[in-house]
Amino acid sequence: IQIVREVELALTEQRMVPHYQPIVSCADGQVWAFEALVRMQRSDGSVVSAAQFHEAFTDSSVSHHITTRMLDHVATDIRKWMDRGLKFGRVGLNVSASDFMRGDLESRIVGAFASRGIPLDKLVLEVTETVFLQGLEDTVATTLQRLRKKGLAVALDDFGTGYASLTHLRSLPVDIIKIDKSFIDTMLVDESSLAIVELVLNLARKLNMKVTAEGVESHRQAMCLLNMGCTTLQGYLFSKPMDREHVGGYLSAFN
Ligand code: G
Ligand code: G
Ligand code: MN
Ligand code: NA
Repeated sequence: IQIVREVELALTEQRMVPHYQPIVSCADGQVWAFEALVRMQRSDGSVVSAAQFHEAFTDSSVSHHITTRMLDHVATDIRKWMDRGLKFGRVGLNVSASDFMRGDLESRIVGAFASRGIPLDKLVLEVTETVFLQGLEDTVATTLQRLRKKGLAVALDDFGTGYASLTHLRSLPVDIIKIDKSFIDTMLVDESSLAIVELVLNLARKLNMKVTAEGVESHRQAMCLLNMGCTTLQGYLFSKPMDREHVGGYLSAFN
């Protein structure tokens, strides 16, 4: 069975679920947010990560359906965690280009949160530069601008890997830059990676943006990033993405 068809089937059978990876604040060591990452559950109990079905995000109908399910899961989980008094911070939701094409992303997000009484400042929308490849700049900018006025934060994901990154920082309302894992992986052994990380941190400071370093796996990377003024860290050093049942336990062990 072809992977995109398998995802479609999993969607109708409610087998597409979020896993959550913590993002930790450098200032106080507290959990600043959890990024929601979609996973497909197979009937044999195994879990398939998004990297293995990335084709699904280029099919606009399947991608739209994934976002619908993830938005619903995320809003449900946030409501539950709020009711339990968990200090989870915010939740990051990944969206793709096709989510902006229909022109209803704002109302879908506002609807999912308002119906559960959740303020929009609990949500971080993670966008990659691929949302600009389709001539959607104006739609994307307008949608994000309107959502930001309601309290939502915008993160530019995989920063440094796309084309014309700097242009997008000027035209897009961005609160957080997420430095791609490939730079963090090599920053301690490759001087140009380190220089690029430092440059992004300085740029973000001038533009009043926060920076999340992705793929932090070692203490040395974390210390180096901390010393250069990075705002938040994400990676296996803190935790792999976990299923929703483990978030409460993670937070109590953390504090
Ligand atoms: O979790 P994993 O390493 O498999 O993620 C692979 C890629 O899939 C990541 O780049 C991530 O941005 C993307 N991704 C993960 N979850 C979602 C999601 O819910 N929606 C979208 N659009 N992309 C996602
Ligand atoms: O593109 P995006 O940034 O959304 O992708 C995030 C993905 O990267 C997550 O799904 C997660 O599986 C993976 N990831 C997060 N932290 C680490 C890490 O420390 N090491 C590795 N190898 N992968 C990571
Ligand atoms: Mn992401
Ligand atoms: Na990323």
